[in-house]
Amino acid sequence: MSLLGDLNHSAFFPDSASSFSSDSDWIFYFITVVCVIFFVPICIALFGSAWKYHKANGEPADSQIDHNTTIELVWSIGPSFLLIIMFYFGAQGYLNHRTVPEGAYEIGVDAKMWGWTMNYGSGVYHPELHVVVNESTKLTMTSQDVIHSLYIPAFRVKKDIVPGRYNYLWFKATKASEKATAEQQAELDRVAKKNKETGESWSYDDHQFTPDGYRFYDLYCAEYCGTNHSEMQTVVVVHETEAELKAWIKKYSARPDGVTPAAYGATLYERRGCKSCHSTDGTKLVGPSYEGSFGTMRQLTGGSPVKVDENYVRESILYPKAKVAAGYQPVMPSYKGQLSDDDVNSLVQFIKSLGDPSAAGGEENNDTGSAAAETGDEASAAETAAGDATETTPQN
Ligand code: HEC
Ligand SMILES: [Cu+2]
Repeated sequence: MSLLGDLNHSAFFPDSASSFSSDSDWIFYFITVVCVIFFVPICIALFGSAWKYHKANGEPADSQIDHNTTIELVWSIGPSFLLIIMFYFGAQGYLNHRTVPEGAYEIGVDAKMWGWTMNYGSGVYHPELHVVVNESTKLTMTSQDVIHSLYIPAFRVKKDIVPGRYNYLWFKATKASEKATAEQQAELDRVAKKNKETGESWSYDDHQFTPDGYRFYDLYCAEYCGTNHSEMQTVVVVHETEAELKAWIKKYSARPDGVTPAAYGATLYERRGCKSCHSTDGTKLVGPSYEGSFGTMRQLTGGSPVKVDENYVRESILYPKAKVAAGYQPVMPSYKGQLSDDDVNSLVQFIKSLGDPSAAGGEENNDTGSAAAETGDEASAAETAAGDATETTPQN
């Protein structure tokens, strides 16, 4: 631990909540203090000498002062010990960060412009990162587009996520998240219900709790990755026990009984990041708004118009580059293998529910859902074609 007492509540650092925190803070303080100890006397000597030995204008300068072996040895050898100490602790910390312990709990992380999706296995995805206290957790991270960087200040961990390869990071959280009291939870539930009606998303800042009633640590993207980089944030919840984490995961494992596909689609729209590119109120974001789109004709880049029906929506989710809406860049990531059949169907029903009521004519296609999944080859051929087509300027 530290010479400086309790670093957990210092003005310089966020919460200290992982097994890395105290080592990392200690070396940071050490380097800072050493720098100050050298900087201040050097400045005093510098300005003091300049003042003391200055000569009036026109007076000849003294001849060169010869070297002083004792002083030179002291100021070379002395500080090199300090540098060795810094290197030793720095290298030790680095190696600790890079060596993932055996048997760590594994969670997948998928980064894309501009959101996070954690993969808890068995088809459970969620934007929040949930882990267990005092247990090593390993994140296996991928990026779908550009370089992102996962940064959890309270855990003192940060790692770039480079597209086209896996990047790893591990930590052991040491402080479980506080739970909301029954009273607070009732209030959170009330807000969650209201948000559902108004279509607003959860404000972690306002509530300082997750909708499930956990306090959290912040998780940021620390690599400038485009327009909404500053909003590429999520939260980390630390559970008391693995059983509690498993119960939380189970809660999100599938569409709960009694929830309609369209309602569950609305949840997936929020949870799976569609929201960052598609609005439900007609606003044009990175992608087209869902409002009033279902049942209308969609102009494509380099192709004849198609009707926005179940098959088109399904294909757009699984093979987004097969048919690219005119006026948009082909930047939507594929959700193939990431959404179950029921998930895709729920999203289709959700988008349909927002569609143009007068033009809703897709009814007869209702159960052709899996047909689109078989058009894989066709889709990738079309993908190439679409890729070429975007080289030319899109209409509007
Ligand atoms: C990175 C931004 C981005 C994300 C995230 C994203 N999309 Fe898209 N989406 C787009 C863009 C851009 C287009 C238009 C270009 C195209 O057709 O590929 C599009 C097109 C679509 C279309 C066709 C819409 C139309 O009217 O032509 C559908 C349907 C769709 N997305 C559904 C989804 C769903 C469902 C999700 C979440 C599971 C999602 N998208 C996530 C960017 C995104
Ligand atoms: Cu990013």
